Amino acid sequence: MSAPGLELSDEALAELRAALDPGHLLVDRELCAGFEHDITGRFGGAACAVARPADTAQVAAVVRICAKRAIPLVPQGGNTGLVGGGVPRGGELVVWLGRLQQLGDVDQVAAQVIVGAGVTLEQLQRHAHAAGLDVGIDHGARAAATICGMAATNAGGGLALRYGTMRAQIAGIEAVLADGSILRRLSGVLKDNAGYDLPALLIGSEGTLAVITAVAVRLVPAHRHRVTALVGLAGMEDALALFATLRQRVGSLVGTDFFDACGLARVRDHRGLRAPFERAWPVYLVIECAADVDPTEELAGAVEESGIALDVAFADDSQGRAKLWAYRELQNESVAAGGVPHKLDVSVRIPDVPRFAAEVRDLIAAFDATAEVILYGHLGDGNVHVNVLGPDPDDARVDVAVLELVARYGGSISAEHGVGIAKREHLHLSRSRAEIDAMQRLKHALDPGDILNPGCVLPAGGSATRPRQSATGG
Ligand code: 2HG
Ligand code: ZN
Repeated sequence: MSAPGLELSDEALAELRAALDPGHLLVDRELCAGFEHDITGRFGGAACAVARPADTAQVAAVVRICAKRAIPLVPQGGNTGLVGGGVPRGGELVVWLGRLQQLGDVDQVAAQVIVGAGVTLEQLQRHAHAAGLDVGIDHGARAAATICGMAATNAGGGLALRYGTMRAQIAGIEAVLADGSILRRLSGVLKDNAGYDLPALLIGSEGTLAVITAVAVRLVPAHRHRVTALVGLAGMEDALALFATLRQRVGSLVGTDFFDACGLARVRDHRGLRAPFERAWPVYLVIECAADVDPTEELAGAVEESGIALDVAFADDSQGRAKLWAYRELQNESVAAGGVPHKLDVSVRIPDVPRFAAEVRDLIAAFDATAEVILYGHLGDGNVHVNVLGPDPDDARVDVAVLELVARYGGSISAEHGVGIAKREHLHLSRSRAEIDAMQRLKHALDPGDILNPGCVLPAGGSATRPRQSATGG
């Protein structure tokens, strides 16, 4: 039975059923439920149904039906998004892309591979490793996050310092446009300036301009040696100073993530992990190096000579490295175990991170002295994940205060998770009126019926059919 008020007409149901493999249009409330809410518990709503296409042709057929019948749709992959862009708000058709499992042969010469929308990051990493190569992107949600969801949000992660965000990993895209036509640019040709760069436009468009069905991914060399260090530090200023030394001295550096004492306590509590060191320190930096010659000496020498590290542990085997990374990668999950947090993925200039972190803490303490502020992120990208537990998750004042602070720093209110539903009304803090108007005109041109992930990314009121002036310029 469908949710009351959200029923599709019998004709729409019949058309959608005919477009999909038998049993792959879900209308049963219990079956739909697993697709209706995000992992934070903060976003979601009832879907009118869930379509599970098997391939690009079926995605195109579903989109054509939606366009003809004005049915709004939300593309969904691994549902690991954190800004509400991959779940229905109420009444949309969820188009689940998990069955698009194409995993092409690795082109060793070009170092590229074509992958379908539903392939997870972990599957791709295994596939690349088997071919002696690696993926230039990684993050804690690798087991569930899909490559096309990561393309749709221009995901980042810990390796962006070395290899850039998802956009830099992509050599081509296949996508279904709002009228059901298929845009295919998967040749993988790197120098290709024949007209506008449509794949680049679709990356990071969060399902509002097209449904991405496949991606040609660029692969990177699989280095013979990887070393991870966990360093205890007196504060963020020291973390920044250590980062500056590493950047200058350690050519094998691929990532520098940080977390704080609150976050470590939460992870240990949640997973029953032992403390990494005998003493607790205010801030921790996880450093990752990769090279063909063992980088341990280079890294250890730089850490020691910096004179800043209060404690340090190294690991060069995969189990030991995973243990050190666990303290960082389990932050998200451990915070979620403590309640529904205010979660703000932002970035500022790298040298501003310590001052910004301190100001965020002061700002939130002034608002609610009992609030718990957990900061972690990717120091080498200036990317801070501000997590706040305590204040009512629906009290937008916390989010607004943090995002306005980001704007005062000239940073970005959306670093690597996307704008989604969570931040669309704050877009003007990072983008000018001219930019938002141009985005709205693009949306209108490519999706005049506003069926593709409506309400995501762009501020409400300025629907795709009526480009509007945003409230404030930036
Ligand atoms: C991470 O770096 C993810 O762990 C999640 O981007 C960030 O939990 C978050 O706020
Ligand atoms: Zn992150």
